[in-house]
Amino acid sequence: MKRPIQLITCLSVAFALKAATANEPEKGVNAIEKPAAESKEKEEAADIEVTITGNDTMQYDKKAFTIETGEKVKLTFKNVGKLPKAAMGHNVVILKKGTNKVAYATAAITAGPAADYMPAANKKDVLVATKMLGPGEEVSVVFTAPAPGLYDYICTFPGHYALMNGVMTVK
Ligand SMILES: [Cu+2]
Repeated sequence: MKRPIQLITCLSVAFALKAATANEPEKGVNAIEKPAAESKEKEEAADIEVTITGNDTMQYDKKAFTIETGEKVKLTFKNVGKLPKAAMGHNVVILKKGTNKVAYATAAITAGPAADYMPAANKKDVLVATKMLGPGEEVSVVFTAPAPGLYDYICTFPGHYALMNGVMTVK
């Protein structure tokens, strides 16, 4: 009884493999040889998507995430809170490697709400940032993963960075 079962298993595996590969070569060829007309669609496709939420208790749901250098990253940030933006706005500001997050956050306070608490004088310290979001809002930013290392990210709304911070690891 053992052999027939093995044989059937073998056959079905072989069939499954054949079925799986039947579609793939076409895809692979298309991916490499598609003309420029399709490159726009490709541009919007990210290598990796990361979603972070912020809430009314000043918490990011992700305090860390890892990406690989050179990857196209789509970062989506959602404010899942209910409090008004003026009282509990949130953003995600990923700082360049080696930036002192406390110094940046301190400078951010004086930038004011009109500037989304993003100090113009410290713009050089920012790798990528979302705008400040009110309750229920979400936004996505696309960027290319920088050189390997650790990158701090914070919410720059006054008083938030101490709780709302995390580390992006680039491998
Ligand atoms: Cu915040």
